[in-house]
Amino acid sequence: APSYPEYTREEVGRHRSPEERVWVTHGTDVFDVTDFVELHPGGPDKILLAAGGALEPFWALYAVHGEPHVLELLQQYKVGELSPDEAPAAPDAQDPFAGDPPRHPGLRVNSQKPFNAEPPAELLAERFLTPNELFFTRNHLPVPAVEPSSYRLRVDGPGGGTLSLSLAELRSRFPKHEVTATLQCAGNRRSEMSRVRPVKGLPWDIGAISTARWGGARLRDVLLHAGFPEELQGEWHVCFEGLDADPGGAPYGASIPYGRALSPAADVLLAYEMNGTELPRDHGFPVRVVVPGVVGARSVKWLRRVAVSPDESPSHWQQNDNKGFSPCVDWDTVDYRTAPAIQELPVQSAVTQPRPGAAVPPGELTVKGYAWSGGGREVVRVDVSLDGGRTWKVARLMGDKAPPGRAWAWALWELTVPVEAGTELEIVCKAVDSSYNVQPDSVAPIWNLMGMLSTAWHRVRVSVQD
Ligand code: HEM
Ligand SMILES: Nc1nc2c(c(=O)[nH]1)N[C@H]1C(S)=C(S)[C@@H](COP(=O)(O)O)O[C@H]1N2
Ligand SMILES: [Mo]
Repeated sequence: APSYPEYTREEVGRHRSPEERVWVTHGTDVFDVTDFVELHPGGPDKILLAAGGALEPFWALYAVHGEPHVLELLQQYKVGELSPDEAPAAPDAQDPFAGDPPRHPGLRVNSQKPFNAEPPAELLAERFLTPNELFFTRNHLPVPAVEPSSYRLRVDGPGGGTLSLSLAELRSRFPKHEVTATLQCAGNRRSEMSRVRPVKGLPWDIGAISTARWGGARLRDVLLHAGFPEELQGEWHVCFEGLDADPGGAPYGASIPYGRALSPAADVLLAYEMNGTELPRDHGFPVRVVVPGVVGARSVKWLRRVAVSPDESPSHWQQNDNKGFSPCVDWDTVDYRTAPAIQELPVQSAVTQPRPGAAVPPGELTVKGYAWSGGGREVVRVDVSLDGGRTWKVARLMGDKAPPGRAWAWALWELTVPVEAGTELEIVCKAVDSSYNVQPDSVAPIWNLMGMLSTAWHRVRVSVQD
């Protein structure tokens, strides 16, 4: 058998364009597929999305690659093997992010340290569940390194006592509950808002949203076990703290109302599984909160502590972030206390395919996208226009039917329409949820200084080739 040179993932990751060669991995094998890029039946652009990294998360989106002839074809391009597990990065006093996990180079990175990235928009709606490796990542701080055997979740009980749960206890003492839920960051689509006027925050495109099947203990079961009642009189909040802390020692934190935490219909989880595997480090290993229907910021990762309080979490991210303001509020006048913290998100949708500026072939065009609403409100319709909103068609909705009021996951949609050679199209989509909430038609009236809640009709201009 031929023996192959060994490469690290980082070396493979440097080969991402035909000029630098295009390398990919499958299992532990390394392939130089530069010469195949132009021959790919699915098109060169698609292969380049996976360039420098693993094929598996991308192939999970397109079942054709499961056929044996595809692996056979790939085999002829083999140039090496991955070095047996690379030593984990040594802690580095100079760089608090040195211990962050490896990531797929195909993600669209908005900031490297802390790591913030979204899946390529054109793949976002290809499959109902987002592969873990492509799920958007929103980190404020370095990723904590947690030794699972010494992990403890602290739950402050009602009488001043505390409950301390190991990962094994969380798994064994409480029934495992599974929920398919979409997480969306309040900053999703912020870059469209900053085109109207600059805003503060990461320049997310349409990909700060993803969907997974989460498995874990119900938060409700853990709180009842700790001695809390089904209901509390007055205003109470369940506060979460992460193991990630800023240089001053303040942990990432957020809270949700007590009623949501205790409601069996709200499906709030202390999740230890994501799409059937343990949580990846970027998504909160070993335990995170998942609050379906609520802004992603409340789904605290690397959960270390749960406490019940008459006040919302004192965290910066609860108090001074993830809030909406009027377009008239600027950095000189903003008073965070005047705005409630975002919890349930408004209805949202976006076109994932085609992408802005694309030149599409004449004939039939398939437009694809996602739609989702907060609070478990189901998406009941998506309207699509090809002429900037003058005329509309109704898209076909795909997705699992959820119980009433518990539509936690997005709907994917598509519409196939004839398009004429040489024309310009302005594709627009807008969704309607089960409360008949609709999206605003333009960005300017909902502009806000932090670029939150950017839910205007999504517009994509493309041209049809001659
Ligand atoms: C070197 C890596 C790859 C190889 C060897 C490969 C190979 C192939 C082959 C042989 C087909 C035709 C399958 C058939 O019709 O029997 C195909 C189709 C396709 N591939 Fe790939 N592929 C690669 C990477 C990718 C990646 C990374 C993506 C997505 C990001 C992708 C997306 C597609 C799509 C969309 C099709 C067309 C599927 C259809 O017509 O239904 N491929 N690929
Ligand atoms: N501990 C901790 N939890 C966190 C964050 C964080 O930085 N630290 N980011 C929050 C934000 S703003 C979002 S949108 C979601 C993103 O989850 P994901 O990275 O798994 O997509 O996690 C939330 N939970
Ligand atoms: Mo977020």
